Amino acid sequence: MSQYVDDLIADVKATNPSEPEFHQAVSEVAQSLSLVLDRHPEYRSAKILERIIEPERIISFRVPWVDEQGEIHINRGYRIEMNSAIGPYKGGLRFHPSVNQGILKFLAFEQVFKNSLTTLPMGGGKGGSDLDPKGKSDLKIMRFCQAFMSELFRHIGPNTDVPAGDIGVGGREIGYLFGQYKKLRNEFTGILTGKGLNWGGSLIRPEATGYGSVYFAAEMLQTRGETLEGKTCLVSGSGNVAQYTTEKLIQLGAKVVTLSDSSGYIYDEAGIDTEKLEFVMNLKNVKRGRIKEYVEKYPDAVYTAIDPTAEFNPLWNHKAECAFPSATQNEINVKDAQNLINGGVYVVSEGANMPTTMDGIDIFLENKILYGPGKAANAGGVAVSGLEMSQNSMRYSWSREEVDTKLHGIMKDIHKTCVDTADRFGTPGNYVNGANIGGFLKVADAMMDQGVV
Ligand code: NDP
Ligand code: 2IT
Repeated sequence: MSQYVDDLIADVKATNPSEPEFHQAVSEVAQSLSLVLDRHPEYRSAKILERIIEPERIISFRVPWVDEQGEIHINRGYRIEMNSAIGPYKGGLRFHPSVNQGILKFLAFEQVFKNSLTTLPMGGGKGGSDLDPKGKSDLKIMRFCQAFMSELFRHIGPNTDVPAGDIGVGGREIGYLFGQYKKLRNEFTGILTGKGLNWGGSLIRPEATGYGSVYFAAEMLQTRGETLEGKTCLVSGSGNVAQYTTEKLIQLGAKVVTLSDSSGYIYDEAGIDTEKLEFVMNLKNVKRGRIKEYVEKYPDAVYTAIDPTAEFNPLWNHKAECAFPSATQNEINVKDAQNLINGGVYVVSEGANMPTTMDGIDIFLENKILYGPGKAANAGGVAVSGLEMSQNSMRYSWSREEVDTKLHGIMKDIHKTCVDTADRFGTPGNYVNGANIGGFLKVADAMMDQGVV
């Protein structure tokens, strides 16, 4: 690694204390970019990378709200407007007790490169709150969303910043947020994506991240003349991304044997079929229950509690060919990565954002497996968000087939960009370098064109 990159990372750590996930995301990208910065001194003298790692704007605000018992709650809300060189800020909102400024800065930073890879005109942003939505009534969630939007509305707009869902923010939350925005502004506009189908949402948006991650895995396998048919797959999470990853894998003839939530995971050796997946979707999206209940319905499956402080996660310690981490950041550590390799996994497609630690990534790269990093593999979600924005601007809706075809084409293009870029910079097969450099170049060139702003 060059001295320049070493110094830059040291400076990021010194000036952004207590933000380990942000340091991690920047370090990974900066290491890839050292290849570009050596060849392109003009980016270095224009301080492009130094500018990209500094958010254009951080909004942090109080979210006071009153529950149905009259009790007052105070949460913290954020929106990180990271980079607008190639389009309005775009990225999800996360509601989870672990949310803080550092987590959202890592997510917003990743989003800049991911959105650039989609080929659509979207800058990068991310936001959310430390609210814990677990076990809260619909009324509590509605009151919270209304309070959150009562501040956020003044900072966003269809040509400024367009939020969407992420962990803890799905169709229900987007509905409440949209309703409050419309009331405050007296405007019906494409201000959020992931909207309901009869009020401006796009077909395939709920499916897009999971389907996209599977399309990306299929592209990676095709480079070795293989398909997903008959492959055994480990999927983590049981939310939006995990559910539609599983659906597409079933459609393509693969066998999914695991799903999880933050309490534990299920292992179903026979495979999760369409009927079992329907049960999971109802359990998670309607009943808002726990994955443990799967084994009450399907007693041949095994439930194991996950201890987050344990040395490794047993979910990643089963025999399989493919892994689709689709829960959260750093869910695969170095030991998990080694267990995956030992268990026969040679395809990893990241539905979650930054699910693998830096030393875990090194294991994947050393073993030359097909490793698709999140900013490439999970870009299908934001890509269809971009298509939702286009449809809103045209006041028109494309059919399911049209959107799915566009999504599939975008995932193929992202895969090609990764492969071609990795080749061009002398690291064939390295999708990490391919995604980081491929995403960077378009943003960097736009910033060069637009001057020091
Ligand atoms: P959901 O809220 O729908 O589901 C999240 C799932 O991950 C749940 O099963 C949840 O379990 C589990 N999970 C969350 N936090 C943790 C944790 N700390 N440890 C273990 N498990 C956890 O979110 P999504 O499916 O939308 O998001 C999953 C991942 O995909 C995230 O990394 C997100 O950033 C990423 N992503 C999402 C996109 C989208 O379009 N939604 C697009 C691109 C990436 P529990 O219920 O117990 O909390
Ligand atoms: O991480 C992500 O790409 C998302 N949560 C989706 C963002 C979006 O704007 O659809």
